[in-house]
Amino acid sequence: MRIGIVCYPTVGGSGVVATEMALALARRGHDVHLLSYDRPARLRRGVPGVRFHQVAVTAYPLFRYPPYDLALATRMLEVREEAGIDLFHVHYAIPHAVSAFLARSMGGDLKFVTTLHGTDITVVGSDRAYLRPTRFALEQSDAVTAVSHYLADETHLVFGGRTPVDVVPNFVDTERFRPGDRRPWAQRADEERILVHASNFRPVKRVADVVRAFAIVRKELPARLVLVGDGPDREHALAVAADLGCQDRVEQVGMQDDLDRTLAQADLFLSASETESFGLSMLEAMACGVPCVSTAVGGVAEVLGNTGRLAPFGEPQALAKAALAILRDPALHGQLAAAARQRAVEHFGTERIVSAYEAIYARVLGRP
Ligand code: GMT
Repeated sequence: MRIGIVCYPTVGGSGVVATEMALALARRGHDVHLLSYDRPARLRRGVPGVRFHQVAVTAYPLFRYPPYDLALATRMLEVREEAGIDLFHVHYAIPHAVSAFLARSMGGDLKFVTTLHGTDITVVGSDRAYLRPTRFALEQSDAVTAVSHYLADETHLVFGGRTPVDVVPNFVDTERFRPGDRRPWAQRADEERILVHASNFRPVKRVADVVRAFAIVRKELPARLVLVGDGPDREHALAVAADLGCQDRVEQVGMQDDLDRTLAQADLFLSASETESFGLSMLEAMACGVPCVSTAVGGVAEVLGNTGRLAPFGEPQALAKAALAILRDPALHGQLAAAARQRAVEHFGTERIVSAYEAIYARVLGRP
C-alpha cells in the first residue's frame, strides 16, 4: 500500500508511535510518506521506503496564528497526487483529522484513519473551542482508533458515543528495547538503585512529584534519579530537588537518542502523571526488564498489568512506598522485571500491533 502518515514531530509519544509505524510499515514493503512541520525526532535519514514531506507554513504579518491546518490539507493533496497515496493515517486528532477532512472535501475521495493518543481527547478535544471540529472530524474518519480502552471510553464520554473506536495499543521494538547487562544492585559495590523517569516534562507529567517520591526513597536507600527528556517543567523539578536536598543525586540528561541503553541500566521507572492514556515510556522500560511504579491514572493499568505497582495520583509518599517495597526486595524486583519484559514481548511487540493497523487499512480500503 501507499500510506501517508501525519504526525507531530516532537519527542511526545504520538510522534514516536507514528514514526515507528512508518519504519515498520516500510520494512513490510509499504511505500510510506510522512508529513509534518519538522522531521520527526526518531526518523533517521535514508531509510528505504520512507519519505519525509515537510509542511511549510508561510508567515504573514496579518497572521498572528499561521494556519497550519490549511497548509497541511494542501500538502496532503499534493503528496497524494505525487505518490498516489491509498490512505492517510493521522496521529493526534487536532488539527490533523480536520485537515484530512478538508483535503478530502477539496480533492475528492480520500480515505483517512485517525488515531487518538490522549490529550487530543482528554484535554484539547474537550475544550469548547476544539470540541465540535474534533467530533466532526472523528465522525468523518473512515476509522478511529484509540491507544487504550480507557481512551476509547473517554472518547465516547466526551463525544457521545457516535463514532465506533477500535482499540489498538502502542507497541515497542523489543529487539532494540531489551534488558542490558545490568547486574542486580545487591551485586554492585555501592548497591545504588537507579531510578529513571522519561517524558516531555509538561505539567501533566508532574515531574516534581517524581522528584518528591525519589527524595523519600533516597533517605532510605542509596539511590540516583536519572531524568530523561526536556520541557517546560524541567527547572521546577530541579528546584524541588534542590529544596529537598537531593540535587546531587538527580541527574538531568536531556533528550537521548539511545533511550534504550539508559532504560536498560535502570532498576525502576517512576511516573507521577496526572493523566496518561497509555504511557509509552513505561512500555519501553518494561521491554528493558524494568518494573514501573506509576500513578493509577488513565490506561496505565492496561499497560502494566501486574508487572508494576500503582499509587494514587498526587501522593508522592505512596509512590515512594511502592518503589521502596520493590527496591528492598531483590526477589520481587527480579520477578517483576521478568514479568514486565514478558508482557511487553507477548502483548505489545511491533509486528503484532502493526498487523492490527494493516487489518484496519484493508477494511477501510475494502481489500480484506
Ligand atoms: O505528546 C504527544 O505526542 C501526545 C501525548 C499526549 O499528551 O497526548 O502523549 C499521549 O500519547 C502517547 C502515545 O500514544 C501515550 O503514551 C501517552 O500516554 C499520551 N499522553 C497522555 O495521555 C498525557
